[in-house]
Amino acid sequence: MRKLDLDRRKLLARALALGAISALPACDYEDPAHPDLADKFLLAMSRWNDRVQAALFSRHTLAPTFSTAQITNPPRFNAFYDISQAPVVDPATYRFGLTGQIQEKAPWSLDQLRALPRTSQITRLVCVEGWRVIGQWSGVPLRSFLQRIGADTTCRYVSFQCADGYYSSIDMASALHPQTILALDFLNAPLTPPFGAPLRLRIPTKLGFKNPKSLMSMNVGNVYTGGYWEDQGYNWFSGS
Ligand SMILES: Nc1nc2c(c(=O)[nH]1)N[C@H]1C(S)=C(S)[C@@H](COP(=O)(O)O)O[C@H]1N2
Ligand SMILES: [Mo]
Repeated sequence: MRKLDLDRRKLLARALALGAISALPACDYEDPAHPDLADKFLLAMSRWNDRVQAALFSRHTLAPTFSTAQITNPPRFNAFYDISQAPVVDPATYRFGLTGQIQEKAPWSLDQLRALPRTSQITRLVCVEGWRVIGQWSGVPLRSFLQRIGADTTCRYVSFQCADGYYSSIDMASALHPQTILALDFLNAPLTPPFGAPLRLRIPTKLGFKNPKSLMSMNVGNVYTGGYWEDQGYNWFSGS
């Protein structure tokens, strides 16, 4: 067999493995503390998939944008619990905490965040459950916020912790992408509690679960911190 054929075969095997892991339902995933060989194999493939997606990712490639008429109204809620359980954060006492490789770590109030230059986007949020919505979010570009606080943008990860215990993390290139924002508003009004009040990450180049809501703090660093769904087998990079 020629070497090229062998490489093609390997690629095919990998593509099949990637298909397999993307089809894993979160609830059927086994105890992550005791992965069997197949799980280890799939996890290794998913890590390989992260690297391929990171290599293909370009800060110049924008996620599609839409017109006002295409906005999904009412929006669709999703979380790992029912909408009635969504956390309610007091906007008056709210502080967005900062940790890790950041020069200015003072926490931010909502008034301070709202005083920063903002951008707006009409983009699509795609959930792995098989639905998508189009919404209008506005807020502070994460890129300019990271620069403002003196974050070390040579670090690998930006991680987020939420009021409901949810957490997620993204690669620095995605954090610096022009469409990645710390969203404050939906349809030009402050975010409401079930949809991420008072502050959420809106990153249209990634799947819905990489858009943590009700952010309490952010860390910049080189230690992989995973995420709520990521730790249960969902692919970490999850570009959309
Ligand atoms: N804090 C928090 N953020 C979260 C989640 C969650 O359970 N808690 N679910 C994620 C998932 S799976 C999706 S699809 C989107 C849904 O966002 P929406 O409710 O605005 O549609 O939020 C993401 N961010
Ligand atoms: Mo989701």
